Amino acid sequence: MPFRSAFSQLFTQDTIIAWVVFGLVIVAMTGAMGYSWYRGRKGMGPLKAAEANRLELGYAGALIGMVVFLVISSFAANAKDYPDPPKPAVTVTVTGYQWCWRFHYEGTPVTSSGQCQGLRDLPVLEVPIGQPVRLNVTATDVLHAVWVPQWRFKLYAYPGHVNSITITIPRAGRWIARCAQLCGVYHYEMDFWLRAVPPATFQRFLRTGRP
Ligand SMILES: [Cu+2]
Repeated sequence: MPFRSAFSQLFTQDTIIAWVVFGLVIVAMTGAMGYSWYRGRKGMGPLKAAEANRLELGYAGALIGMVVFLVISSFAANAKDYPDPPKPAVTVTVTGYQWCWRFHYEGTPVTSSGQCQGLRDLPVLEVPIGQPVRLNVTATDVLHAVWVPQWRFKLYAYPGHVNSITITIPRAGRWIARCAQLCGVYHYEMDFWLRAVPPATFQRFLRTGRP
């Protein structure tokens, strides 16, 4: 299964369900308003029925069914996407701090960072194409979270704790990564690039420390 595609499918499925539910709510609301307007015009007064137990039970049942379905499909996607992670070719410690990111490539002297404010010199997390990369995510001050929307992964960065994920980016490219946890005034500028480059380019980066 291609990297993270289980979560793309899940995202599509959940979005469709959300739109269908939204549509049903709008239809029900408009219908109820229209009907009461109609009754008012005809001088029929409000409906006498104080309870509609069958309807409410049906509604609760449908709701429970929906929740069970969503939970099961999320767990299934998780199981599909997290078999035992492959042995990483590279391990990077990703450290979030107010308000930027730092990347240390384990077993090398290379640590890279940048300026998060102003989008001019964003930090770049370099990874080799097609090789498993383990990210050990942590923080120095408050809670942050690494979020790469395009690849559908998000991981909390806790001070004094390490969260790990093994990612394999299948093609060359550059994707925006954001902090997904409100962490202070410049939270909104806490972005970086995830960039996948050919393994040879990546090795050169490790040797020179320069992208
Ligand atoms: Cu943050």
